[in-house]
Amino acid sequence: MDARYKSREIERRSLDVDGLKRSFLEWLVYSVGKDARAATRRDWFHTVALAVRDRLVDRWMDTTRTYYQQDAKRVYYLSLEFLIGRLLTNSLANLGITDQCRQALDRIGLNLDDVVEAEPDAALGNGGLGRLAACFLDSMASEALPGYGYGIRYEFGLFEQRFEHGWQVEYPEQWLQFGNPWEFPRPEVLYPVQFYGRVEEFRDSVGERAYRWVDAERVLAMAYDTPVVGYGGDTINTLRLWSARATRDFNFGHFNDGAYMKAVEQKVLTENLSRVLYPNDATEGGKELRLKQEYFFTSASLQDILRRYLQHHSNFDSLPDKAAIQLNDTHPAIGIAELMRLLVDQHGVLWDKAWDITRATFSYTNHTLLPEALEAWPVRMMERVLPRHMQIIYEINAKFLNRSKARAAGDNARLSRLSLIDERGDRRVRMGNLAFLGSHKVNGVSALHTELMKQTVFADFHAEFPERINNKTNGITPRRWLHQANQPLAALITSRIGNGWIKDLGQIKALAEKADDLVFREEFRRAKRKNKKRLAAYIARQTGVDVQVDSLFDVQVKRMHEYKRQLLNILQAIALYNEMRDNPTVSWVPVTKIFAGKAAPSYHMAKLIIKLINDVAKVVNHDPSVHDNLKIVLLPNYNVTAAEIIMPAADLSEQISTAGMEASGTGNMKLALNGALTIGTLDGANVEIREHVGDDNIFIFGLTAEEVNDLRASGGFNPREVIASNPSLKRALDMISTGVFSPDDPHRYHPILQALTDGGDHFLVTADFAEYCEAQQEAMDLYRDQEEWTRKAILNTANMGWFSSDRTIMEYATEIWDVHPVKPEHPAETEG
Ligand code: CJB
Repeated sequence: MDARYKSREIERRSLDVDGLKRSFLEWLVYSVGKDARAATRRDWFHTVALAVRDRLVDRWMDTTRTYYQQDAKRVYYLSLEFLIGRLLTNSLANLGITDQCRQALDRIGLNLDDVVEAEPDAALGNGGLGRLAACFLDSMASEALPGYGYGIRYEFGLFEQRFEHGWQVEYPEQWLQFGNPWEFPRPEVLYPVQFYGRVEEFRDSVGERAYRWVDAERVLAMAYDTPVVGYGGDTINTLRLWSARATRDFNFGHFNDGAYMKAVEQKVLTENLSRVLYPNDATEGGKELRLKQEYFFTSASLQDILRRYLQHHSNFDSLPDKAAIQLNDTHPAIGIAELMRLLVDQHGVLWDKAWDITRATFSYTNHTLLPEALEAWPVRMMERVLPRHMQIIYEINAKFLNRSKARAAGDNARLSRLSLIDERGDRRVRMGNLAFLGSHKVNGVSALHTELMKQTVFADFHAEFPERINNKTNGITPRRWLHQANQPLAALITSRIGNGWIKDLGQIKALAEKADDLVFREEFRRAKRKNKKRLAAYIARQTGVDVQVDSLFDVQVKRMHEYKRQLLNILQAIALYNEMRDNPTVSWVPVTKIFAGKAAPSYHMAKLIIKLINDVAKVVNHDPSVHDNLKIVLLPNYNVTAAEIIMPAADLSEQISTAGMEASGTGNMKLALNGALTIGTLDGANVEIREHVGDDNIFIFGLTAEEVNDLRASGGFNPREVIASNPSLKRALDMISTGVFSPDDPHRYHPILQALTDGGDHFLVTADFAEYCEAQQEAMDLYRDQEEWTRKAILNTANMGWFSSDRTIMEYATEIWDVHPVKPEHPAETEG
């Protein structure tokens, strides 16, 4: 081999400062095509990303090859969303070369932190569900599990949120505008995906009735692969995202007719399939394009999974021993009908056998009980878009209903609830029922949510299949959410207990005994203060508001949703504001209320709540009579990168959903791990957080899920009475209704007031208000005693080990997937 080439080969792998520096300079010129004097920050980001990417490719290939050679059982995580965020810091940290990279850049006169800022967020998700998928990718790679993510390579990720006159305005998020250095396009990995057309019946070679899907429109799915670096860099898995491409023959037809422009138009329309992420969180859109997106990525993924399987096998008998497919919510649930179609129609497998294989291969995670989020596609749309799948669904349904216990008992009401088809009104396919029936395991995402699944949406299915529902409480990756995002605290922890916690978060428990150590508490506070300073600077940059670093940072960051009750929080802020103005001589604990979160563009109530927070903030922040004791900020464009700044800096974590409505929450875990105390209802994973951190170290208030249920069922709840009997609530609402916060439009908030009164206050904001205010008071009182507060904060961090997504993923691996760790073989490194 040419000596220069050979030396470059070695260079590509070198992890020391000199090697990195030489790579950077070479990449800048030969790949980015810039001279060091002309290079922008973005050029340097691309340079560094490409050089870092070099250092993981060998191990990535080793990982893939090892899985292939061992014919290991793989798990395929099918998700319409992967909310990844930035990858540079993550790759550096997981490869263990952050310091070397920092020094190498330093020698070129650059700062790593600046370079990192040039990376756009990969915002291919809405919120919790998408971020969970990203944490799971990290954990699968870190646990050496052969795991693949499959999804869509949206050209436009989640919209960028800006505030104009306090209102949310959405702008397109063009994350791919300047190219994506992390992805490898695979133009040769292409699968056809069909839509529309009709089904033809025919007799197969042995005279059996068979079906084929004809006259359909065809789109191609093209793969883009992104390496997923596990902690330590040993295992590097793959995230494969599909992009829509028009087929060539499709275009040529028009071209020959001379209708060139029409052909091009068609091509653009076809490729719209992977253009944009639907911005609805926990509400189904019901739009045909969404159904097509779901089928598009699911079909391509299944074809890819079968191709990989067939490299080692000649029939499908052992598919369930080699592939576990996890459905992240019902979005990919059409995959159940698609696998049946591929097995029966394309590979000639008999129906019953195909059904056994399908059920043994799939499992399904439910992420919400909200009725508006349960996908149900109109039968008429499904018949048109996916005619063969509709037939298959009917067939699955008929066979199931025929055999069900409900039928045996003659219970028709139950039978119709079990049906895959909702026959009320315009007929719909219930995707949750399909996912349940086609899976061997169905899980909820917190203990409470799983119980409620058994009692509510899936009560009938649970009676039919009592073994199927199981719980897998969510988790978060400690790499991104503590090691990378909170360096001051991570360094402090490592200085005391070593760095084993990064990989095995249970070890963090050893900090508990340090809670009584005065010196440690001082250092813990110092780390928190550093993070708060960073957040204060960020707030000033983003909103122009100056906040006191030593005030209580009270944080509610999550999607804007009525059930999450940002409204409860802002009402309490108004009440506190009034108290401060009424009692100017009291020495108040200074409070900074920090909100962030996007609303779905069509969710008017959530957008109105955003405007209310901004309006209240404007009045409060400019009122000299509260002496800076209260500040309210709503940070724009909440995303993973913003979360990385906010989570480490929080003192108080707001987890105040109406009990029974938040399936789990994961922000609650990030905040507690970073030493925030939770103020929350007994909802989702808050229940388990309380069990772990201890009742004394969390502020729990409000109705329980059971009480909420009873109150709603009794029909006796009267919000007007509650308001009338609570002067501080009444005053806050009166201020809103008389235009104190909206003098330009005093009636602006009528819909909110209406919902809280005549509307019956479905989310029970008024019902929980008094107890919430008491819990807030308790938090403020405790905050005066900084030693005691810090002690509890340390106990929160120390007791959050169980909430690592490594624990969650290993539970999935052993209890659902039967997938085992596989250590990659690295021949290149042992060859010498
Ligand atoms: N969730 O983010 C979403 N989108 C949905 O459409 C449905 C649920 C959230 O999933 C998270 C991960 O399981 C949960 O922690 C959260 O409670 C839930 O709202």
